[in-house]
Amino acid sequence: MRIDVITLFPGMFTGPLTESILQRAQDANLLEIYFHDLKEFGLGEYRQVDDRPYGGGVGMVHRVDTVVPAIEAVLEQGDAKNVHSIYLSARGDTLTQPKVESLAHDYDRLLLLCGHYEGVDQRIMEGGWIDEEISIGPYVLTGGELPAMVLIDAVSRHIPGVLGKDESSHEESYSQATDGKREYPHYTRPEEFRGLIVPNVLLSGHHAEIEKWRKNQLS
Ligand code: 4FV
Repeated sequence: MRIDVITLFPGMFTGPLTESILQRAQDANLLEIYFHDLKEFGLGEYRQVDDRPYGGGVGMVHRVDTVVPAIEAVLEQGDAKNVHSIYLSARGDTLTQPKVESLAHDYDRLLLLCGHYEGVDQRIMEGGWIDEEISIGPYVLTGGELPAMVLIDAVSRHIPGVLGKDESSHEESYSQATDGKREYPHYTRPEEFRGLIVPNVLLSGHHAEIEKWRKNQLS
């Protein structure tokens, strides 16, 4: 999968996307991530990317005539077949596991737009340059970068080959296997820790009983 990120702060992504599973996925070319600095599409000597909101009010808004050229420039790079463009915003539909799984399975390429300030000019959605707005939760952040990292992490887990054999995305919280419920609790050695013991059924080796216990633990 190819993911393009349009942001004013490409540096924010170093770290979360350059360690562990996500770095391994990029090394294995299962995942390609490209960052595009919105400042490069700024207007004038000061590369202006935002302006005061029409109708007044506090804060600034991303200008449509900086974001659209950025989106078009990104779509000119690489194979633009089957790209899905997402604006991470507090106004978006909240991200869910089924949405994560469909983004991973239905598209070869994602374009993520990260906003700051009060957000972006609505004509970017009205003009069809963005396919959908997604929120990671009902709270307001300083920018769309952290939500973009959350989405990239969640989606990448469903790219075939990204999770090793002992890292399964099969039986986990909110997945089909758990009927969208939270998964059962996990235990490992030691069997007893400061008086806290592992549920006996899990030590029984009785797989049917363990299966039944785990089903009852779904919440
Ligand atoms: C957000 C969220 C979010 C709103 C104004 C960035 C901020 C600023 N994005 N899920 N919650 N975005 O709060 O995705 O532009």
